[in-house]
Amino acid sequence: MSKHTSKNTLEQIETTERAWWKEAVIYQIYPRSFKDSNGDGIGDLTGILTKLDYIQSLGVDVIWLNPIFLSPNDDNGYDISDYYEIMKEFGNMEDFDRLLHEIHKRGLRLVLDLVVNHSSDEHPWFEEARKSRTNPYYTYYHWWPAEQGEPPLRPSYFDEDGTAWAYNKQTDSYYLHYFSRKQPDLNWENPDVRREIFDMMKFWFDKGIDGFRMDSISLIAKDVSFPEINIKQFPGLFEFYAKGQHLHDYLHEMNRAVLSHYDCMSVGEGSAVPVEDVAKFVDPDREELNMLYHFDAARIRNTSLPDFPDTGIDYSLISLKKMFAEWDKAVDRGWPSIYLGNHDQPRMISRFGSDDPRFRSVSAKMLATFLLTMRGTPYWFAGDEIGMCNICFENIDDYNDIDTKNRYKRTEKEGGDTQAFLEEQKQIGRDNARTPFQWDKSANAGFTTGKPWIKVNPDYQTFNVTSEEKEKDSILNYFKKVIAFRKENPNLVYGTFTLLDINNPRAFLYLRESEGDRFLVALNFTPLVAIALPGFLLEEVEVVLCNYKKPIDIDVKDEITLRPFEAIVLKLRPKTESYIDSLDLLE
Ligand code: TEU
Ligand code: CA
Repeated sequence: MSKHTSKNTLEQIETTERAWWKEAVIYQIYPRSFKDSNGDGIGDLTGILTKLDYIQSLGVDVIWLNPIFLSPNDDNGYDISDYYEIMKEFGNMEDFDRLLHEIHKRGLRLVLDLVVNHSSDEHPWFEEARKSRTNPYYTYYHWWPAEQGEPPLRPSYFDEDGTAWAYNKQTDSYYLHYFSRKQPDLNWENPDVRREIFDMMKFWFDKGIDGFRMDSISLIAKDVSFPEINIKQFPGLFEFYAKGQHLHDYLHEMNRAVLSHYDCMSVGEGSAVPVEDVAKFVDPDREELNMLYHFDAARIRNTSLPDFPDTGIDYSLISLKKMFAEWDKAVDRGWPSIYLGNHDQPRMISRFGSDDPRFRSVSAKMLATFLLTMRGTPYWFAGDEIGMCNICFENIDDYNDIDTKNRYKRTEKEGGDTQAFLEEQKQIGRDNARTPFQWDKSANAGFTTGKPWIKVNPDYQTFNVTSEEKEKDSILNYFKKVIAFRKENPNLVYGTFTLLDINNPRAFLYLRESEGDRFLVALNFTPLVAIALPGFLLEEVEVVLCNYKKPIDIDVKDEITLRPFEAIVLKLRPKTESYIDSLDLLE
């Protein structure tokens, strides 16, 4: 349980406690796939501009754009060759300025992606660096001189041979790349590199942007003596990457040099960060970042799939609930971020809800209820509000993603089962989340008049904005309703979070409490009926949200019956001061 106290109205909440980024809903856009304005099949900044009214109509507050900077697109913009230029396919600086202006005009804010663990190998810094060991830019990157023999084991996330070292002939040394060979890691140990990055951040803040999502930020610091990784301590190897000795010195330095001078938000991508380390990033006293997001929901879902077909039970849900409660507690002094999917993960409905036509819509609404009633800033991935699901490509040629393609090559090289690999990618492949946004029933879902850079999901005839705007009970309209509800109830932002009925393998049940209101959220994560047990008698309740047409009859009861993927939010009017004091809670 969080010790975070809160009040009922915004006025009562201490001004020191309040922050616009805590009250905001973040809407993440993958620009390549959102809206194409010129028919080249690639989404662009002007495309986003033409859809700002739609975004505003949702009730979201902040737009986060995946990288929009100049890039040869080895990894769709996560390989930047000029941090001060806009990616050619997306437009130019004028388009950007116009977009930012129009965003602010609507009272929305803009967060950009900061990709500084690595640059592109086509960045002028690297083009210089790779020329000779005496080049002034050589020390902007990490190298292992060939005369010292084979470099120590460093795994790569993307490399088709699995190694994070690539040989460069001109310097007779290997450069380090945690991601693809075209993404050499920047040397943060070099103060000149840090200065360049901080200057670049100021450039964008001075233009007026409202924050950064920081890519792979947990991986930036390296032990440049490059010791052998202790496999006992770091069996997954990658966990070692998020333990760089000076990591928190650099983040503190960035905060003092840049972030603290602006009214901005910062959220780090916590690759390989375990729950016990999160406070180091987000404890306000440490002056580093505002928020950090983690990968534990994805990890749990992938390692222990639900047992629906056999038992109708989802035991992984218990781990999932405990994990969310644990992270909530771990960031008690900071601020949590809540999400279930993004451009690196499959569609959240496919992963946590159900693609089955009987349950797709109701599970999408249930997940929306979850994300918008948890404690923490919700990160909403564009398309989830209309129920977009995995496309599940059959063929490797349908994929664009370097992650999928290189893993496929590696499986082939190692004589592995490529068919099994493709089956797995249908469930977890990143391109599932990158198919074009579905605007209407016209060709290519109204995304482009040309040939889309990646296939459109054929289900767009049913799941698209135009149809759902008209349909009263659509996922889209439900999403808007829950956002509005969150806005009306600051308790849902600042109230405490308490997990109930922890070992229930079908229902996710929790309280959001402040001095006045108490909300009980009951969610069924399975396609079967679930009985949720709050542990106290439900008296004088009001159903304030429900994803079914008619809420079930909840009178004086001590249990809540939930239909498949049902979501119910109850407002409790307790007779006694606090129910929870008398409850047997987590600890
Ligand atoms: O992802 C970093 C990361 O932690 C990877 O493990 C990522 O989750 C990958 O999808 C695993 O399959 C960030 C970006 O979000 C991602 O899109 C980039 O490809 C990557 O960094 C490199 O910049
Ligand atoms: Ca375009």
